[in-house]
Amino acid sequence: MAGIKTLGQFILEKQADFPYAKGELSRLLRDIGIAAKIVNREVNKAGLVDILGDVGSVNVQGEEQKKLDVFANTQFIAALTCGGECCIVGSEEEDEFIAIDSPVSVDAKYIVCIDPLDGSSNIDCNVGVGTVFSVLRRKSVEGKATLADVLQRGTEQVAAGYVVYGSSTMLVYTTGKGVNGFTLDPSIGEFCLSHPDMKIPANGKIYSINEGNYMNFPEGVKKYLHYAQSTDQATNRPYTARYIGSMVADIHRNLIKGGIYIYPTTTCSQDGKLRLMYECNPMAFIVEQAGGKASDGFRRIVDIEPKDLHQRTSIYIGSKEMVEMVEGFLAEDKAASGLKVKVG
Ligand code: P6P
Repeated sequence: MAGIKTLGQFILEKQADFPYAKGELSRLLRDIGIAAKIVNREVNKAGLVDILGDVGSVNVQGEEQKKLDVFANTQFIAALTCGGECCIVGSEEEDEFIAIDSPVSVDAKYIVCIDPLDGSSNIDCNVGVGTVFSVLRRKSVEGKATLADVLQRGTEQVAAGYVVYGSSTMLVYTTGKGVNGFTLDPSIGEFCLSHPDMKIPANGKIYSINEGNYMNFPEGVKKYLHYAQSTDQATNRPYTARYIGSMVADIHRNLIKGGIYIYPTTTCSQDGKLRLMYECNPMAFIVEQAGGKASDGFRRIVDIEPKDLHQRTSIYIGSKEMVEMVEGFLAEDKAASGLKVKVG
């Protein structure tokens, strides 16, 4: 074990950074890591067992639930229930939040918002998928935690992370003191520190967006894409398009190589497609901690005041200079459309 630092060892070591920590958050992160290993086992053998395909039900998002969606959801809720540190789970797969009511969770003070398996439409064709989680501390001090405890801005997150089930399985998380990545070593069944203190390059040449929606994009996004696709050696253009339909995998690649992931509003998704509480907020916390930027085109994602557990938002996330570039085009477009209204 010389030189190997497991997730559990790392969490305990970093617990010392929080003088008042009593180990609850450490145990919560451990519980999430356990569920991630169980989900990984099923994702990795999908195709060999009857875990592919649709369940035949639709979730609150109106999306076909895959067997693995339901399996992952069940595993994370079970792990958080047994762990005793979580009082509420808000899941993409559950219409309402789940109040954890178990003898071991009586004093639980953490809330976990989670997308148990993001990008699950890719599972049946063996493309990378992911889990995203956000950890909040309940604000109420007595009685049962309520939705008001869940609907907190992203700036209130105490931890956030994702698991990417790809060519290898990685867990990446932050507690507000930097970002660290752990790769699962199946031979010992442990996540081992492989990417300490992750930082996203300030600039990059990868952009991730579903250009099939081009005709419905805001003008500022169209102008940014024209900029990205124009030739200019001094600024490394044209950029490269990389989009695999799994936000976690796209953002993870961009975190390592530099790049931007964009899911803007479109006529079909007037508020954007990605969910604020369990996709955008956690990814924004991680990317900002790694030195990047995450906005809805005009304001920080983590400043958005949530009104609903399944609220959606547009998202522009990744290398700081790339996000600022597209925000510039959006601001120009907004000013121009404002002028049109005035002149009109
Ligand atoms: P589209 C997966 O459903 C997801 O939430 C993200 O992981 C992914 O980037 C996006 O939606 C794909 O959506 O509309 O491009 O198929």
